[in-house]
Amino acid sequence: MPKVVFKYFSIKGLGEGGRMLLAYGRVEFEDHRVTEEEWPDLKTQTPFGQLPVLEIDGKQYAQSLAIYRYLGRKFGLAGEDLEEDFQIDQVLDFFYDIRLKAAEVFHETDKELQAKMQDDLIKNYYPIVLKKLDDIIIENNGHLAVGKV
Ligand SMILES: N[C@@H](CCC(=O)N[C@@H](CS)C(=O)NCC(=O)O)C(=O)O
Repeated sequence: MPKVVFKYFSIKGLGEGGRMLLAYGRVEFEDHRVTEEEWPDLKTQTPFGQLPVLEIDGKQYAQSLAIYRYLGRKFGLAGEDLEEDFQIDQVLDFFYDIRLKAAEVFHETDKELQAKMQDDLIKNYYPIVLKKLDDIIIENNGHLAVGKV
């Protein structure tokens, strides 16, 4: 059995999707929660200086969406053809857009500006994009794409 290690910080963030996919695929893996202390050294050993990183028998796989696609294909969650792959990819990229907006607010250090940005997202952005995701889920029988993802 290959040795599988999933490295990410101890938050959901960009890591939880990978952890969930590994669990879905019933893969026994080490859920390595990287601490602030170990990160500076580890950072220099990762492909892009960022996490998450999936390691399979020492081979590193980086970039969260690439990891999701890779594991999705491995565990039968990919599309049946190019068109279905596209349906999945467009929702995944849309989700990533939403996540980037949230991350921008999270990383803002000016507390007053941060509160304004958050307020703006709550009033003018989240209702629209979350409604869009809801509509997609309804159209897809409770899934985000092609009736299975
Ligand atoms: N495009 C990358 C972004 C990864 C990323 O931004 N990772 C953050 C945590 S969410 C990170 O490693 N931050 C620490 C650092 O850059 O030193 C992906 O999707 O994997």
